[in-house]
Amino acid sequence: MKRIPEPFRIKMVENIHMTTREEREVALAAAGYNPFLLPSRDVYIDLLTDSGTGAMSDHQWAGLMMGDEAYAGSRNYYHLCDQVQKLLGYPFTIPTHQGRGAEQILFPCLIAKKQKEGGGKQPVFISNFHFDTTAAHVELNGARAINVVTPKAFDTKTYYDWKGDFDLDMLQTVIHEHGADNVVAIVTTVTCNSSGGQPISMANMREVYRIARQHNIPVMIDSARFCENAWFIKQREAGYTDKSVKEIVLEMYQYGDMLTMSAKKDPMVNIGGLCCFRTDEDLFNDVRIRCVPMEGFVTYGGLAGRDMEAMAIGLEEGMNEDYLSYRIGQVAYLGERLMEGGIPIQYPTGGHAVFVDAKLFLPHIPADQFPAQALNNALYLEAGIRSVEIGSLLLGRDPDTGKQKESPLELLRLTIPRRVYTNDHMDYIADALIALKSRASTIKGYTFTYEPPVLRHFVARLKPVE
Ligand code: PM9
Repeated sequence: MKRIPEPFRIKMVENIHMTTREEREVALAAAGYNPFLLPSRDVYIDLLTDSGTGAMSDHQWAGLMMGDEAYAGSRNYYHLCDQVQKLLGYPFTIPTHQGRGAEQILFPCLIAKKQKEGGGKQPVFISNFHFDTTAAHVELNGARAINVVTPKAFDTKTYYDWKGDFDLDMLQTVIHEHGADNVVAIVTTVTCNSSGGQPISMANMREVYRIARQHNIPVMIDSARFCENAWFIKQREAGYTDKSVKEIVLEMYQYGDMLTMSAKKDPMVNIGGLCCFRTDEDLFNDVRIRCVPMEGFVTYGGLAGRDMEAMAIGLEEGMNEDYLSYRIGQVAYLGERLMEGGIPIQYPTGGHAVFVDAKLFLPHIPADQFPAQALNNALYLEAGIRSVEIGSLLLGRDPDTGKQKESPLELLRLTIPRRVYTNDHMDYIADALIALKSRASTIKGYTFTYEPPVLRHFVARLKPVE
């Protein structure tokens, strides 16, 4: 891929400051060895997430000034609906405060619809990989979340273009095992965050949709990183090189019936989400009704008018091809530096992050002592860099048996905020991890001092294993 430099100039900066190792040791202990609980002032480079952490453009900031803060019928809502129709092809739009806001109003309605049709007695959702809040909303509504991503995703060392693809045989098997009547929805996550921000091919999306149609199962596209997915399709899939990202996005959304979106990612807003429908106006109306008590009136869904305006603009900016080339090139640059330094990563790098294979980096730490969390803490102590564990700690326990779910991967996600850090920062991150490698065998695992019942990684407290 030809890399282009930043297609923007920097107009405003936010100062960050380095702490001493002693200060970081005190801060991390006070945070219960869980970087989620660190105040951001104690962090030098923050790679916890790409969610809501991007830098908005001058156009988006100007859009904020055009906020129409009417309770009902804000002009920014209509602009947002027009943009969704134009860019994604869906005529029915509900704004929400973020992605999980969309999940919380949609999932109960989807289950109720299935049950009204006579199914859904033992409801399941099937996805290439449910994101953690998505799985949590499935489980909070009494359903099961089943992942059927290609097993190639779990072989981090071997290159494969489409580590976000569904394993289509596994998909069919799970539908037959549970009965199509019990499958409330298939969730196509673009890109597949949990396998490494890895793309799903258009061919796979098309086939998933065909299988779903065959069984009368609706498809929901979990859309947080739809632009990055489209960029990979343009780079890698036969027949798409000469298509624009905009054309590719429009086709992607033909292989879904509805979408949820955390707009805090590709559309680069600090807050915002969407829940939209392609044809099912009845379902749209049911979800709208639920939106009112949960998120806010149907024309603002928990957002200020100004936030909807920034989102309407960001939806289109996120598809800019010069920007996407720079964006995905920056993530690839960090990946290349790490690989040159002998750090095991999910290969190839994905759209929004580099995922370090902590199982390979720290083979002496067993899964129940959370190797990726151990690496996360070591990297913070080394260089003030905060990242995030995507492994056993995040995956949690089986809601039926209470047993730790078996995580196929133990990953440390170095998540790159959009338009925020430079490649000098990438070099600093790579140097810090490479320095840690020589001392890897001295890094210790962790155990709980407090384990929350759901989404435990957010507020868990830990201590090092002696
Ligand atoms: N993703 C992430 O860091 C933010 C929360 S965890 C620090 O990756 C997908 C694929 C996501 C996602 C959030 C959500 C939920 C849904 N689907 O955070 O509620 O990656 O806007 O979106 C995070 P919200």
